[in-house]
This record gives sequence, C-alpha cells and structure tokens, in this order.
Amino acid sequence: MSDYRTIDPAAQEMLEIAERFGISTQFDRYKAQQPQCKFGLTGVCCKICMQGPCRIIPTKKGADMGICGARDYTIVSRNVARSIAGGASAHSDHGREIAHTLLATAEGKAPDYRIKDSDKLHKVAQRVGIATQGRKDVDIAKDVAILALNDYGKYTEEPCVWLDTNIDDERKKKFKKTRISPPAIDRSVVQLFHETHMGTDADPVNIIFGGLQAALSDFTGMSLSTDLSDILFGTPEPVKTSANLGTLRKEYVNIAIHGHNPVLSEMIVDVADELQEEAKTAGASGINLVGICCTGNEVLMRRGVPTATNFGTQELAIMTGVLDAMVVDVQCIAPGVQEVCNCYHTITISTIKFSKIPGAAHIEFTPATAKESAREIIRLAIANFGNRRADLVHIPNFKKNVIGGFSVEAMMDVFSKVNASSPISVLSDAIKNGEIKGICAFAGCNNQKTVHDGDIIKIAEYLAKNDVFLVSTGCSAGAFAKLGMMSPEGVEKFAGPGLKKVIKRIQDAAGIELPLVFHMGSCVDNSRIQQLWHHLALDMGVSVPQLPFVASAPEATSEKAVSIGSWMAAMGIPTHVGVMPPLDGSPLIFDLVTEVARDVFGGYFILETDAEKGAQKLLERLEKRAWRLKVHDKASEIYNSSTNLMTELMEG
Ligand code: MSK
Repeated sequence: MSDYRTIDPAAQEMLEIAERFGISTQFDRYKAQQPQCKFGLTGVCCKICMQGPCRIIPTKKGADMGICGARDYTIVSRNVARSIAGGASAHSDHGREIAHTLLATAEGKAPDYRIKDSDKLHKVAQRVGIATQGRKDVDIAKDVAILALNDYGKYTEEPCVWLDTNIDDERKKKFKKTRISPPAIDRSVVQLFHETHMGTDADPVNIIFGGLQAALSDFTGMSLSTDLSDILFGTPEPVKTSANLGTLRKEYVNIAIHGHNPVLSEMIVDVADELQEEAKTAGASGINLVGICCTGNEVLMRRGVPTATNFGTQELAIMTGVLDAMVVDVQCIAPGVQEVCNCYHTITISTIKFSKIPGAAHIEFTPATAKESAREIIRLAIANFGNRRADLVHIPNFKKNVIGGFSVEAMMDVFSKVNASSPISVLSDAIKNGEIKGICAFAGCNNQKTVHDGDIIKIAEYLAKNDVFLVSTGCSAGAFAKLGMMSPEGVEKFAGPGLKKVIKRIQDAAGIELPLVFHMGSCVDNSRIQQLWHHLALDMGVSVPQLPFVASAPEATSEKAVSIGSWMAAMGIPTHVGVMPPLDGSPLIFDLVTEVARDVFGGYFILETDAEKGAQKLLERLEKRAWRLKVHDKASEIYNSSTNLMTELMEG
C-alpha cells in the first residue's frame, strides 16, 4: 500500500498507479526535496542582491547580518513583502484582463462577449458613482471598465474606487491612519519592489505596512475582477453538479479547463455545446468538460461544470488516460503536468502569451477572436480522442454531489425566503441567538507539507460539529466538493445541532437543497467573502473586528495566498494559516503578524500547523467575539450607549 499523503480516495487510487508505472508527481518531488533548506524555510535567506545569498543566524556573531548589514527582521520582512507583491500582481492582472474584455465588449471589439448581467452592471455602476439613468448598458459598461482600469494606474492620491466603495467608514479611517490605502494598484506593487530593493527600506514595520498596502491592492484587483466577471458572464446562482476524478467519462472527449481566468473558459463552455456533433463523428459520445483549480471554480459557479480535482492532484487527472486535453490559462498550473502528458496521450494546451510550458501546445487566445480560438482548442482535443491507449485507462469510481454557485447575491436570494426584508439577518439572528457561533471562510491551496486535503477537512469537520457556518473558495472549495461536504449529505453527517437547524430552516423556506459548506467561487472571489462579512457587520451594527468571522487557509501555498491572508487580517479578520510561512526566522516579524497586528487592525494571523489546535483556536476566537457581542448588546441596552462607542472599545 502506498504511503502517499492524501485523504482523497480517488487520488490515493491514482497515486498507486503512479507508483506502479514510476510516474513522478508532486508527492514524489516533495519527498525528493527533503530536507529543505532551513534558511529558506524560516525566511532568513536573502538573495535580493548579487553579493548573496546571505544566510542569517541571529545568534551567531558575524552571521547575524547580511553582507550589506541587513538584519533578520529586514530580510524576513522584505521576503514576505515581495510575496505579497507577487500575489497582488497575479490577482490584479487577472482583474485587468476582465476589465479590458468588458471595455472591448462595450466598444464592439469583442463580438463573442455580451453583458449577461445587466442588473449587476447597474448596481456596480451606482455603487462606484457612474450614472445609469436612461443610459444604454454598453455605455455604462464602458464607463465602469474605464473606472476600473483607472484604479490600476491613476496618479492622484485618493483611495482606489474598488477598495473605498466596498469597506465601511471604520476601515476607511483605519487604512488612512495607518497609511496603507493604495493610491493605485500598479503603483503600490512597483513601490513595494522599490521599497524592498537592496539599500532602500530596512525598517521591518515600515516594510510590512508597505506589504499591507499592496495586499489591499490585491483586494482591489480581485474585487473588480469578481464584479466585472459577473457583469460579463452572469452572477452565480445555486447549481447542482459533481466533483472528483469520477466526473471524467470514458466514452467522451474529456477536456479539463485549468488555471484562473474565465475569459477563455466561458467561451470553451459555449463552444463545446456547438461541437458535440464533431465529437460524435470522431467516435465519442460527446464532449465532457471538467474543471481544475480556480478556472474550474469559475465554470462550476456559473455553468455547473464538474470539478475534476484541485491543485495538489492536477497531474492525476492526466493519469486516468481519458483526458484528451488540458487547457490552461494562468496561475497554479504545475509545469510537471507536461511530464505526465509525456507518458499519456493528453495534450496540454497553453493559451496565454506569458504563460507557456515547454513541450505543451500553444494556441494563443485573445478576446477579439474568442470563439475562434475556443473552437480550435476543442477541435485539437477531439482529434486527440483517437490517440488514447485503452491499456492506460483508469477512472476512479469516485465522485460526490455538489451544490455550488453561492455568490452573495444568490445567498441573499435564498435567505430572503426566510427574511424578505433583511436576508442577511438570517445569519446575524442565528449568531445572536446562539444557534451558530459565527462564520469561518476557508480559502487557499493544497500544500505538500500537509496531508493533501486532510487538514482542510479536519478543521471544517470540527467547526461544523461546533455549529460554525462554513463558506469556501479556491482549492479548499475543491477539497470540500470532492469529498462530499458541499452536499446535503454533508449537512446530515457533520453539522452540529444549531448549524443543522439554521440550514434546514433556510432549506425548507427556500425549497432547495443546501450544502454544509457554501461554495463562493475562485481565489478572486474571496472578494465575495469580504462582501459577506461587510454586510453582516453593517447589519449587526459593529465593525468587522468585532464580528465572529474567521478565515482559514489550512494548506496555503501561493504568493496569492500570502496576499489574501494579509488583506483579510488588515480588514479585521483572524486568519489561520496551517503551513508555516517563511517568517519565523525573525521573532519580531512573527510577533508583528500574530500579535501587534491584532492591536492595530483587530485582525491578525494564527500560524498553527497542528490542524486540531488550529481548529480550536478558530473556534475560541469565534466564541470570544460572539460573547463580546452579547455583552456589548446587553451593555448598549442597559446604558443606552451607541453601538459605535462600544465598538471602539472592543477590538479583535
Ligand atoms: S487555484 S492559488 S492553488 S487556491 Fe486559485 Fe488553488 Fe491556491 Fe491556486
């Protein structure tokens, strides 16, 4: 029996095949990399200049500084800040592509796209101050797209629109006071690279605050990305689908869409329907689309496309022997997929000019010729169907039902069946009457340093049993989907009595089945989670740091995860990370992000690699905040004091 480290039964089955055939996967390569360099692991390796690398041993005289004199805290903070800049670049550049596509659509230069959600367009326009009365959708959309693009490169100092119109006054003041409100997305990222250049900023606190400014740019970019994607492709609504490798179908042309950006994948979903007959002519029963990572989440949310797998097990989809093409766009595409493709008939097709893999096919995609490119891609997959090797086909017989599609709008629509005048009160009332202890948002990736999917599930089970309402995005959502926690069965199996009661009440009123964990989308859709806590805080009359709302990334991996965690903490959310980020080489930075941040922002990091302890800490934090809210309510009632005054007094 293999000792591979995943709790996903389909992945376990495939890893045994990998072992039998001698195919290298992320699981093997993680082992091969051991032991990993301790300087790198703890963040005290500096290679920012060519005198390095300098490796710091704080307790050893002579080795306690880099050649330039940089201390452990400068080096660690610079490394962390540069990770945040990387994450902010990825998310915001994704948003920029969507904004350009919306602009091209409005100008008639992207004929294959149209504005699918006029209602959202009007709501977003009104929120950001664009006139809608008596105007055509395309004209409004053009103004919205230009205003969004302005958030990237404006030269004035006022806050970015997509940050400022999404947060409450308390956070606006906080960001102003701490000087972390970014004037423009691109500028904050460029400035952070300047700040962390050798010989610029050596002050660790200043550097971390520079990092937080870029993290808020990350939020700004993802927030506009979600808004504009909804306008172009539709705001998600509850949808039934399925997940895990059992969603691949032997008789069909199977195409996996992998990466992050829905601009291409939406077109592939559209064109797949049109080309079903061509697939039949090639001897298949039709075309079967599946998703991987966040492109998968995007098309699951809007189109009900099943999810095949998440980040840690992306190579295993190829090893089923029935994947005719893996179409990739940007981010989280492991270059190792090509190595596995070399052993099977699968073609990897890259589609973006700055995201290529040696050995993969490349069909360049542009919004101007979207459907044409999508057709070419699908036809390549159809042509490859006949190249399968029957002896290599193995599809694990494992898939789970999923109910996804919970944009905030969809959630409020469902909740409105319980409380039509104030749908969000369904959650706030349940917190106030103690039925649920609060809300936990799961985000982030898979990480080989943990058991694949294991800690995500373990922490969620613990919290669900203790009546915590759960939402998720990213590859954590992939884990929940694959393992049955995004289904009504998940509610039966794992929800504590209070949580079960709340979900059943909503379910009965709305007349639809509901899952245990609510799927809120891809990585950029962490902006939806922010909207959920924003509305909840407004409804409860408190600021975000008083809200029983926590976040967890049990298997955080990417720079984007560092960035997301940083803005969540800055917004006032206690944020658990289950993998030690490379910062514990400096006790000062460790204390800064786990303790000092709490005093300044109310949110902070809980860095805990033991899943059980992490779950307990999250619950503890929720219980404490919920208890304070009750004391707070009682005190407000007795002394007739304003909610905001009490809010000022109680942080974190
Ligand atoms: S895809 S950033 S591995 S969540 Fe968004 Fe998954 Fe993490 Fe990529």
